[in-house]
Amino acid sequence: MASSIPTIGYLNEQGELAPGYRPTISNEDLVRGYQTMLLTRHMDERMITLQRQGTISFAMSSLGEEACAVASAAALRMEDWMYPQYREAGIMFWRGFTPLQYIHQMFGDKDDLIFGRQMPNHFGARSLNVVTVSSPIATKIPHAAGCAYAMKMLKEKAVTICYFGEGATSEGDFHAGVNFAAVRKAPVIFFCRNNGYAISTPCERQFASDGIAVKGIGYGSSAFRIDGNDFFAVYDTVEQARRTCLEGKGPILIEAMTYRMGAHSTSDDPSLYRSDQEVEKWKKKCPVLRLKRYLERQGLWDASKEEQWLKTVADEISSAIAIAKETPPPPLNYLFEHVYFEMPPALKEQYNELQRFGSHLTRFTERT
Ligand SMILES: Cc1ncc(C[n+]2csc(CCOP(=O)(O)OP(=O)(O)O)c2C)c(N)n1
Ligand SMILES: [Mg+2]
Repeated sequence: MASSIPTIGYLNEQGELAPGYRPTISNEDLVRGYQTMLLTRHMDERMITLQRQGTISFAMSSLGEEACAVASAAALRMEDWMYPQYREAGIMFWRGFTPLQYIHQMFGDKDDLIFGRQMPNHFGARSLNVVTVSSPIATKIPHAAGCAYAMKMLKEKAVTICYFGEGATSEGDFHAGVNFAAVRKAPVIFFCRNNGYAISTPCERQFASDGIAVKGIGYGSSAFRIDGNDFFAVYDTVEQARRTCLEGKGPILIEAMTYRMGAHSTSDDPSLYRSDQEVEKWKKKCPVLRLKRYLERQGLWDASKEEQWLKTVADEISSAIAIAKETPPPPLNYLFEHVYFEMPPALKEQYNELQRFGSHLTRFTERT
């Protein structure tokens, strides 16, 4: 159907800015943003390889969508709360999560901040104001709206951002969350990555509306559609959205147009439901390549810096993998702890039962 909402964009595929556009982000942050996108991409590749080798159980990548996470994180402040889906590894690295912390989470070992209680790619860190990813899609949208409303009541000078895919907008939680936030004018940015697919379901088989932005408008939220592969468009729109939220005029829904270049996860084979030509077309819009071309034109980046950075990243990931391989799993009793203040009787019974098999199960966990 014809699109009525325009797509905001400033950077073309050759890395040139639209005439008259002046970047608002500093050169320093731009270079750091580019480095963070490269780190994310390289990390994803390595984790998929580890899954294929049978070392970890599962992996998901943000290939082709790196600018959505990294540029939005760059536009926010540490005091802003984040509710990621699972393609937002870039926000973690931008906020200072180390490759080693990330890899401990992918392994679910004893040094994983959440002790292996979540699937791989379900990261989070209290110290970074990032709420842990959870698998059920869209459940974080009402939580984020509530978090933002609480911030408003407490008069905090901060906002909440909630990331999700276009598939998540088919869940009731999306509608409840956006409606609540709009009614309460909660300072929340709903950041929707419209990457064309919800696993194998393409957009046209999921909704008949003009994309996602109109769904926000329908609930009385402001909404923008942007080129999600344009670092400048993502940065500027989120930065502006933050200011609008702090003026009490939130929420804002951002529909970032992008494309899931890789498989949904290591359990998926996209060649079964989409063409190579479609993927080729999107390759030209790569957010990493576009920013690299811009930086090179500005003299901020070159081949030797690229080589050096890739080596730094590769070395750091390799040594983190080596450490994670030597790290034991979390203690077995953690299966039962840290959830209830006092263990309920039924759980206690299971716990006691497990103790009888404890040594056997620990060996099993170590092997896998
Ligand atoms: C409530 C719920 N239903 C179904 C699933 C299975 N599932 C996992 S990811 C996914 C697709 C989500 O698509 P989208 O929101 O567009 O995000 P993307 O993977 O494209 O980034 C589905 C259906 C789930 N995790 N939770
Ligand atoms: Mg999607």
